[in-house]
Amino acid sequence: MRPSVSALLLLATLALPSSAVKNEDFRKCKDSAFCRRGRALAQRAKDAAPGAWKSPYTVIDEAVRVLPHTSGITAVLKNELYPGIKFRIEVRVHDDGVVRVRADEVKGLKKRYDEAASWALIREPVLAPQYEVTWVIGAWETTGHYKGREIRVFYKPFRIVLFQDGREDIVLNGEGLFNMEHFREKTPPADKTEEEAPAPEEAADQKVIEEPKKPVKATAWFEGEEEDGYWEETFKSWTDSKPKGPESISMDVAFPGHQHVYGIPQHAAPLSLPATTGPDSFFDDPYRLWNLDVFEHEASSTMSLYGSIPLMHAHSDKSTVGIFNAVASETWIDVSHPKPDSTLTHWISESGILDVFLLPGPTPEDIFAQYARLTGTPVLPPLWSIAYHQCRWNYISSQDVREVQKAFDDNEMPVDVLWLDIEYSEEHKYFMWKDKTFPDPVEMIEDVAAVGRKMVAIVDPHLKRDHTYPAYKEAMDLDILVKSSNNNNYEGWCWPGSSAWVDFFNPAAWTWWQGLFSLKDKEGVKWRWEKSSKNLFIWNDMNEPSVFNGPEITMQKDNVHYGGWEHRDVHNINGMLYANQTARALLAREEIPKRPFVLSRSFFAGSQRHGAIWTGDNMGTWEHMAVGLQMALADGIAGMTFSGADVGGFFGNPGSEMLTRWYQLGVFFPFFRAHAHIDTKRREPYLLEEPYKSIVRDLLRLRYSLLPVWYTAFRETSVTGMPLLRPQYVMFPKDYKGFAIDGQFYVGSSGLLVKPITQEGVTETDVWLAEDEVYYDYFTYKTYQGAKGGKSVTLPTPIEKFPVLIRGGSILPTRQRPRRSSTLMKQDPFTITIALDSSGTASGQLYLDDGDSFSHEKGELVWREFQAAVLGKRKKKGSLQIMSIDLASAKPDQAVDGTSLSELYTPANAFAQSIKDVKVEKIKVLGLLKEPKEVYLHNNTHDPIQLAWEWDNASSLLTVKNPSTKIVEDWTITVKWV
Ligand code: NBV
Repeated sequence: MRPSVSALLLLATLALPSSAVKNEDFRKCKDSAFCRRGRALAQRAKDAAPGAWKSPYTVIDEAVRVLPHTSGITAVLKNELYPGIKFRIEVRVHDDGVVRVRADEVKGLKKRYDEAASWALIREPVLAPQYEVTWVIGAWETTGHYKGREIRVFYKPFRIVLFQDGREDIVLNGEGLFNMEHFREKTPPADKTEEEAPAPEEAADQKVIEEPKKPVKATAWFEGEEEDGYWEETFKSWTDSKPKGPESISMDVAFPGHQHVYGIPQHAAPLSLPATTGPDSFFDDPYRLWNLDVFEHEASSTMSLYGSIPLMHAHSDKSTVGIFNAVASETWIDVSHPKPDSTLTHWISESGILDVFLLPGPTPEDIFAQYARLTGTPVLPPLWSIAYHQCRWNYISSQDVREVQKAFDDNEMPVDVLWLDIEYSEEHKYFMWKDKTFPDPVEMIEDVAAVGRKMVAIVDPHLKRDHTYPAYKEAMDLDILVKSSNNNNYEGWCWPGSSAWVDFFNPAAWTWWQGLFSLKDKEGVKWRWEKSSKNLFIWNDMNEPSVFNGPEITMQKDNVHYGGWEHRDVHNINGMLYANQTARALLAREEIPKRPFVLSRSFFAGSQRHGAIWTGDNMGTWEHMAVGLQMALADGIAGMTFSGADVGGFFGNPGSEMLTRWYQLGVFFPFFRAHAHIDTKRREPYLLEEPYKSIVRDLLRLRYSLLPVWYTAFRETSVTGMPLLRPQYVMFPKDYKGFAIDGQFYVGSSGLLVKPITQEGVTETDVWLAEDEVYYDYFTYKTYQGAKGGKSVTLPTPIEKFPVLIRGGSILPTRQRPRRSSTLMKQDPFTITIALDSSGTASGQLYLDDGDSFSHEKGELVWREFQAAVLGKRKKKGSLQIMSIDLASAKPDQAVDGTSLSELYTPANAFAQSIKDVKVEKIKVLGLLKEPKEVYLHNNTHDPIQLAWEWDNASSLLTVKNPSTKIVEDWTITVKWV
């Protein structure tokens, strides 16, 4: 009997991977009135006759003024539809070429939120000096000329264009979609000014006069016929009272000639953001930025997730440019391609002033530096925090914790950090241990710390509304809780039941919060986390904030924060502030401060200054594994490079193959943590059966052996803002074939190229080599040759393998002795692997410091460069020279903020002294064509010494064993063929 069509359909549905996200709980653009209005405006523009649509915003030419420092101008903008309403705009040029555009309503009926930038920016940007910008104020436009660039402000209609090399690189309001809804009275007086306002004839003919169904406003061609959701809005059972009425801002930003845009995390989406409107749209809804806790989110969606960074890169083989929109309210971004090689974006935000930064690039490095100068570089974290973390919801008792630690040791698997989720706390009252299961928390932490490990415990932002809970009681007495629209303390529902939330926008909350974490009694501190330790660090979850009974699982937008600002204005900053204050609290714990570690789920522009994030509650599926990498890449583009996904997937029970592949990916996440939901089976790596267990053990060891490479990369990003995981377009900005690649990446400047396997049963995979260079397999030393214009090479990927290649020209410092934790590796010797490029040269760096204090800021560090070069012909004659030089002396460290180490650093600093006996135990050279005849060591202390070596013909690998060199010393090794 043949199965019926309906039975087949049913079967097909059952076979599909099921996603349990409740889409209906979360707004689409059509459910957010201001987004609807913004998109409808764009649609009217699109439907207008060619050339008929004109922005009603114009600059009043006689009001253009050069700012006193001449690096900026102010102007007055008006919307011709509302002649009485004026906006003050300011265009400022920064000393690094960034252009900031701000606009706010002049004498508006209410005030717009103007503090998003002050939370995001690390400091007030330095303006370009007077002599560098020449402003020419003309009749139709004002142009600022600076450093070969032009910033042009056109008056009628209002439009701003950044020109570079005679090319339009960024255009604001080129499509006429800019709209800053002015504050208005709820019931406008009968003689509304808008009735008198002139409408462009063409557009009015088109949209208004033709078939008027009902009386329409003269602004209808632009604003739409109805006041859609201006004064109140209901989503599901929640009504937003909107006390200030409409104040949204929409703006089109075009990147002519740039086909690819990246960034604006966090979305489960490809790195090169697919279009959301137009003929090639892949998604239907705009990318949304509104921090949310989305249960079982999809692996491909524009839905908002836990964090928001309104930074976008636009890229072509000619330039990389960017835009940073300092806005914290709900924001939607449409992406389209009006022409195949151009990108148009449309940003729609609910509230706040207009405060955007145009980043001129023109290289990816420039963009990272420009953004880092604005919002700060990523933190240099404690060394242990970049090793392996083992987490689970939950290790249920101190006994459990000890057993897990023992199992790692018994199975010879390294781990640095053991985590505690919410079940450590009594009734989810954070800072209070469940005495029954955690009777000896401090002893437990110290047991873990005995081999240099640390613990992390979760502290969520909701406080149980229980008067006997000191944290709640004190916060209430201090009046530092978030308020509802009726000005009472807000009450919502979370883990502990009825809960309240501390308002971290209130400075009074900061000192109080610090007090909770202090390790000793302190003046002014009534109650603190007594049973804590300096070895306990913090995980801030649920800080979007997540409110179980709130709209979209968060707070009501009309809740009120310090200063009277509505939650709608500040929502996306909330999580960052919370984690920031926790990091400060940890910093204040000890007299000689140690580097704090805080993992935050929610984030905003600037979060990179405070700690790590992870991508939230992913699923144990292949799709989620793949998108986890794309998300980590996007986080890195936006500064939040200390990021990773839950290894194994939070939900579900991954099989051994998937878990093994997940570890292969996790080993190359900057933040490497396995985690699992409370309903999942235990899946600590030692529980795997063979061969998976041994494969994962090797992977953990791989991470530990590469810690010097990672730490050097973290130090670089903390100085330059360059991401830890570098996608192809960042590495090879001219190689257009690589612009959409997001399944492979390079680790910092190390030269490691990695392609994790994120599909089941894959036995081989292609890797894109963008250059005519040799690449070496990290494990087997087999070589792969790229080609000019790029070339795809195929690598075998049985379960124990995935492509990890060393780019020719790189030198990698590693530590190959397996240990239980990173702290135990401090005196371990180094192996230096030299991968020669096609011309016989290579270089690489090593950065070391004590890994957990701030003494590196006083020059206590080791920063070396290894250089190798073949002199003469390496085939028959000549020699290879390998040198270790003191980079800290040779090249005083120039951070993006201009700080220098040159006056602080001495080669004999205390840290260098503490590792003065650490040896180089092996030097491996890849890429030689012939076995050498002699190998010599020269250093400053003795005559040349002849060294022993081994030659492996099959892989052309030269290994110099025990070369009698120290890692902190200068030395030269000469390899000779004659
Ligand atoms: O605290 C419990 C979990 C945590 O394990 C997870 O990592 C967070 O993302 N938390 C969310 C709350 C509940 C999730 C269903």
